Amino acid sequence: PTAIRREDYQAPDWLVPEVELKFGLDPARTVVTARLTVKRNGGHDRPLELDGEELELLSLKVDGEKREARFEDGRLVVDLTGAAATVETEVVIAPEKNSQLMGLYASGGILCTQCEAEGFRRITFFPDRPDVLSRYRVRLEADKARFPVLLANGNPVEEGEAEDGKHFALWEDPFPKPCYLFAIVAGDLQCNADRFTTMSGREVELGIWVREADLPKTRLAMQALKDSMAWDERTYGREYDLDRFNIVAVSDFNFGAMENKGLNIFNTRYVLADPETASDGDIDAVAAVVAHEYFHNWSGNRVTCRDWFQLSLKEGLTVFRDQGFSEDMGSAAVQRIDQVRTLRAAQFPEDAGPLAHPIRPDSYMEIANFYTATVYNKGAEVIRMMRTILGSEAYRKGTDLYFERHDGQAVTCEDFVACMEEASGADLRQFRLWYSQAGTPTVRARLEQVDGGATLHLAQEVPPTPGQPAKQPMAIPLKVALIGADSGREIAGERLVMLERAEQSISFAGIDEPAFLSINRGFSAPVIVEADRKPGEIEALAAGDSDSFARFEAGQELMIRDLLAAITSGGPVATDAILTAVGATLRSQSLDPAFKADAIALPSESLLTDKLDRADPARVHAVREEVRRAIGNALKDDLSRAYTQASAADPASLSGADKGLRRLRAATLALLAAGDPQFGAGLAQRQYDEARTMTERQSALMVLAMLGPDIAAKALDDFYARFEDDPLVIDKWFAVQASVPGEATLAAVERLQSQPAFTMSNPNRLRALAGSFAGTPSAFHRADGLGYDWLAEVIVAADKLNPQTAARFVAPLGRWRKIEEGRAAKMRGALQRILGEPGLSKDVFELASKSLG
Ligand code: HT7
Ligand code: ZN
Repeated sequence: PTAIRREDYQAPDWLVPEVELKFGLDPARTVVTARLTVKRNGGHDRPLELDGEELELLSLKVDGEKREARFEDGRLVVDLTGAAATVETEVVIAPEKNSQLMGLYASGGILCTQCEAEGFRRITFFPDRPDVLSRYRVRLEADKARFPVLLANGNPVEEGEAEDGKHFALWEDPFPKPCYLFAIVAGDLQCNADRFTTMSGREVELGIWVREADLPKTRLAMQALKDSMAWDERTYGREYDLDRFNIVAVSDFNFGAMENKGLNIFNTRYVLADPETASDGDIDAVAAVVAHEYFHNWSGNRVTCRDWFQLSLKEGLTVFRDQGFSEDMGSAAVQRIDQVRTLRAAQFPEDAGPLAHPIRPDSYMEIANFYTATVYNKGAEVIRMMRTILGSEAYRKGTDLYFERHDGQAVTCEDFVACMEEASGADLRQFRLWYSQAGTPTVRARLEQVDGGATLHLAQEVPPTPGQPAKQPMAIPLKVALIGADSGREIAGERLVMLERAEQSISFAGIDEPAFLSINRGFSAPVIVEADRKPGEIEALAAGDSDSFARFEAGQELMIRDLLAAITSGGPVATDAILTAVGATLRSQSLDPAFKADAIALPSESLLTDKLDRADPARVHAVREEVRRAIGNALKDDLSRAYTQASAADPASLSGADKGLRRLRAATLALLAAGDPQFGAGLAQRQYDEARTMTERQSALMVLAMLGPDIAAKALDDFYARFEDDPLVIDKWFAVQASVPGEATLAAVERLQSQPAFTMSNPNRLRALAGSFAGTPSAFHRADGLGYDWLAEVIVAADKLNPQTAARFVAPLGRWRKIEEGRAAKMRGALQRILGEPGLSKDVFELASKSLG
């Protein structure tokens, strides 16, 4: 496979202003008739080239005349002489055989589509690129009994009966859109219907379409949708634009959801939720994904991407918008901690590994591989930094200008930044490096104090990444404050420091007491801070930094310091500072429970591994467990008290306060069980038996599973029997067992793989098993390398069905540079075996070859 390069972009030779599509829907044999009005774009004499994949062409006509088809490099080439033409094709596709879940496919009796990024070419011949925008008119015809509901983008215009028990529906979307936003659905679906009145007084019909039995589980998603619509009006001045907004849930889906214009299609996982079957985390994710897809209506649909290198233009901005929504709907401080946790768990390793790429990549083999934490989450951090630098008001002026100027266009990241500059007057020339340079910058910080003043010495370094050996200094916005070592108060209030050079010093006047440094408050920049700390400084900040995020960070820094010292020295952990910090957090009268839960959680094994040079995963696990045990033992009374208090959470309530209590209850239960397994087993079993919510049930089940298969057996059996008919809950049953730390998990995973309920063709189920296993370091990194072999086999088998989903499991094998050489060699061996497979997809090939490189 060859690489596609950003610098090779060329405007399309032909535009397609109008598209008429007719679908004769049948799972085995669907006939798609397309009538494209094409217009020559510019003065050239090149033919029209149409992408197509796995299409059986029945006929081709140009301006009503039959034509012989000519193919070059897999594309249908149509010679045209004039400035415009009508091109008609008729093709056959087989949705029920489509296991890739791209294009038109069948999921549990529902026919649905997924076109982003390049799925439309699997439906009909078309210039499948985001800068070709068309108006669509779509006629769907299908058997009425099997497919009573027929949906497409836009507004419904006509419906009626057809021959042989069939019926039809005609839909029109007045907004020109790229083909990746095209969608249709046909199935036996029921609707949770509601309405929303927009700020200008227009009535919008809302529908969430699911299988009848799932209707009661759509209430939370509907509320999230209405909240999102109101929030986008309030916060960004953006109003919805069609008469209808439909969401459909399907159980086979490669990703979370898809923002098709007026017809979002969701993985059931991000629609169906109630407190008995979904945890608080799942419920929050439903709201965030509903919001994310809805927000795309402006950031993505009305203003779209010129080419796929600009993906972060819509994804980074939309993640930032959904983060803002979640912050406003819940606790902003806790949300920020969660966002940074996600970034560190998913994006920092990407930036530090063989697959590192800038948020606007320069080349790709398979674009589906670039729906990454870098493009999404680091992309969102880049937008957040711009807001921090410009201020909220100028940022809003910038987005207003962007949406107004580029409405109906396919644009670039550069166009977005230019709007920000123009609206604010700021100079973002250096800031643009965040779009082009990969790698997480490290900022070294040292606070020097001499009579009456303080100087903050900063230095930055951006590490080399594949294809980018040398880097320029970035523009890094750091929120900084100084905290009095004696008073504990802010003696220099928070200020924004712009670090723009490799080294820079900043002075603070009037500092007449010893000061501690609170830096990168609120995580104002996605960087790694390495600060020279004075004795007692980090402990003091963990106990009382006035910025709650910085306080959380200080606690983490303290834990990381002591854990890493023990891991590298080979000796026992000095737990005193950790025990003092965790004890104080548990006993605090002022901290809220959700924050407490975050603050007492130890940094993950993956995060510790990332900070080490060639780690031994078994040693990392052993040391972390030693500390969990020490906390559980030494702080048993504090933990028990907190656990009991947290048990007062109202199971019927989804308020931030009750969710926070449940979070603290789960965190304290896990530590109590680590300290005293017998006591913990009893407590967890009781919590499981008395659980009224999935949050309580799932956290108890996880603790039992960690205590051993015999202890967990009864609850696991009960869980399966209780939720047998609920696939999303059975995913949890798989995930819990595949997430148990330790080398014995592989055997359990192999047993689970041969369970009748396991299937590789459902991405959620595969992720529940393989994703959970590969995400559990002490299980995956067995010294004998069998964990790697198992994953490699899964990747190869899954690749034959669904390359996009298979490719998602390659990255864990690519982290070999972080792991001690014995295991690392086995990881490389597994990658080599994957690459030796004949007929590998370009999705898996790209990631496996880059991972070895
Ligand atoms: N924009 C959507 C991306 C997406 C996707 C990408 C590749 C393969 C399948 C996919 N399904 C959805 C999701 C989003 O960011 O909202
Ligand atoms: Zn998105």
